[in-house]
Amino acid sequence: MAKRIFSGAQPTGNLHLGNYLGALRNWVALQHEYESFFCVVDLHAITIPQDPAGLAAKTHEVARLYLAAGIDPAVSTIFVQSDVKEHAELAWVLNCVVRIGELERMTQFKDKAKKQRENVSAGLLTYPALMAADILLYQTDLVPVGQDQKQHLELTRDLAERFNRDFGETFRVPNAFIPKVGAKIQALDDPSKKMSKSDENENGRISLMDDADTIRRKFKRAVTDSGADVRFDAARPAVTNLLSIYQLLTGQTPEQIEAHFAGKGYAQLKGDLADAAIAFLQPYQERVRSISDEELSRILREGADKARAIAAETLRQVKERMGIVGA
Ligand code: AQP
Repeated sequence: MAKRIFSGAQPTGNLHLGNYLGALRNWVALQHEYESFFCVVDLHAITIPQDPAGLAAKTHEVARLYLAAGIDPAVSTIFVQSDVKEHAELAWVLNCVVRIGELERMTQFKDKAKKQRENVSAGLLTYPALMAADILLYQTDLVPVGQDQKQHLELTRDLAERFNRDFGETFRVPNAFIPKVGAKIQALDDPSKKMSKSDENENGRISLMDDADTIRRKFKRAVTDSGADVRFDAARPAVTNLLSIYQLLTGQTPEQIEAHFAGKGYAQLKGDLADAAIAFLQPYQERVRSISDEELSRILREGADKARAIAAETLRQVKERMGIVGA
């Protein structure tokens, strides 16, 4: 069987450069080597409150962003999670395999629960069981994600191994693919936090649909470190973060970049970075706008049909092994 990859993004807001550089660009690169499944994970999105009309619109926008990034529906399967009911059904099964203690240890749960205060849904806690279901349904080999998803991936591996041990060999145990550069793009307003689409401060992220003026303004306001020279330095996380974004957008090596900025200051870095981001994002946004509603619906319908056939077979095996046979 061909090696498979699975990954997804939540339609929880505007996808940003962190999502693109940490995840989407790697999906595009890997899709020709692997049988690929890319999902818009709308059921994950409702683990925190969503405005219904906004969620529906964002679900389609995220699928458009996949296509415009270069995910090719001729070789990759693109679909919306809620169109394949097997995700929710396997998630329930895995909810009965995972331990509460494991879920409570997840740092994403702890961080997001703090923001929700007393309104934390049970779904936010069990989010990793749904993510494990997404991945395991497709007998996935590799999951290209950013650094923030590493802990969830480790739990997915544990659940697959536990199920295989208790009920017989059923799931492939997946590996994470985390890029060396770009796995954790930090927020522009605070380099100790990751760039996040649900952070209330818009200025911390460059959204993939931001216009040129907004991009320039956000980079201009980006926090920098003390010192003046522009070079990669772990002790200066804000400038190193900006340089990493520049490296990924331009494809230049760190040596070339440091030579380019030698003797120049932060203002030049921010200006050049804005130029690079605009040069990348303007044609990207044109591609997003060129995808018609009809084309998008067709791609998502066909993707869901293809995904469902594979997911149904995995779920059938799971239920048979557990003795869930119905009437
Ligand atoms: N800052 C980031 N740097 C690199 N990669 C990132 N990813 C997210 N943030 C960064 C990766 O993007 C993919 C899709 O993310 P997601 O939709 O699952 O959301 P998330 O990981 O919870 O992070 P976000 O985008 O900040 O969303 P919110 O604010 O809603 O939590 C994943 O592969 C992720 O690792």
